[in-house]
Amino acid sequence: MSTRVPPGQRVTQKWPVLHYGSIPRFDPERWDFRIFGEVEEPIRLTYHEFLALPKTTVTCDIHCVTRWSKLGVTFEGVATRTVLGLVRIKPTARFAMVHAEQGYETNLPLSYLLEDDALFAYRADGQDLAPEHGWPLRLVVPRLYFWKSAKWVRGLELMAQDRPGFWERNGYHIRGDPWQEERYSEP
Ligand SMILES: Nc1nc2c(c(=O)[nH]1)N[C@H]1C(S)=C(S)[C@@H](COP(=O)(O)O)O[C@H]1N2
Ligand SMILES: [Mo]
Repeated sequence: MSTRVPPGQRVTQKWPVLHYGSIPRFDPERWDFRIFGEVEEPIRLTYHEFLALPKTTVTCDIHCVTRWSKLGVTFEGVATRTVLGLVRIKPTARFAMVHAEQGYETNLPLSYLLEDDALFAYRADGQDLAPEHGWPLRLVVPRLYFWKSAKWVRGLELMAQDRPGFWERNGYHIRGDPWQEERYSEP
């Protein structure tokens, strides 16, 4: 038994592409990143401001709820902790809704975004992220199934109470921990 691959997963060398809808166009002049909700002051960053934030590199495994895992992907970008360090989080904030292009959203406990392995990535394995994998920016949360890692991410909403995102409203688990096999919600 491998201790690296969560239960019910198969390792793939390829990197499958999975999303709902189409690949959005990217306009660097209009792109922004917002943090709002349970913060003292909401903020808005331009693309250039985001790129100027201190960088980090994380090598991690990714686990899709459709049962493929890809091991050892090296992402470069900005730690979610660094980005959240730009705001004063209200003590009431316990969850986050991740907002992406075209209304895609996914929810998770705020604590996962304060771990040091979560990042907003713009490069993977030494190359710019491909548009189909979320360029110019995607979230990567290695501790949760990959549907929580929103591609084409545009902002974070901090919340006092949890609320289901897109896949979570459509039968996926509210949390999605691969080690607990939290794939789908009970009917
Ligand atoms: N914006 C957006 N992000 C998304 C999705 C989506 O439909 N829209 N799908 C999620 C799902 S279900 C998975 S498995 C991963 C797939 O990422 P990949 O295509 O880079 O492998 O993206 C996640 N992020
Ligand atoms: Mo997925």
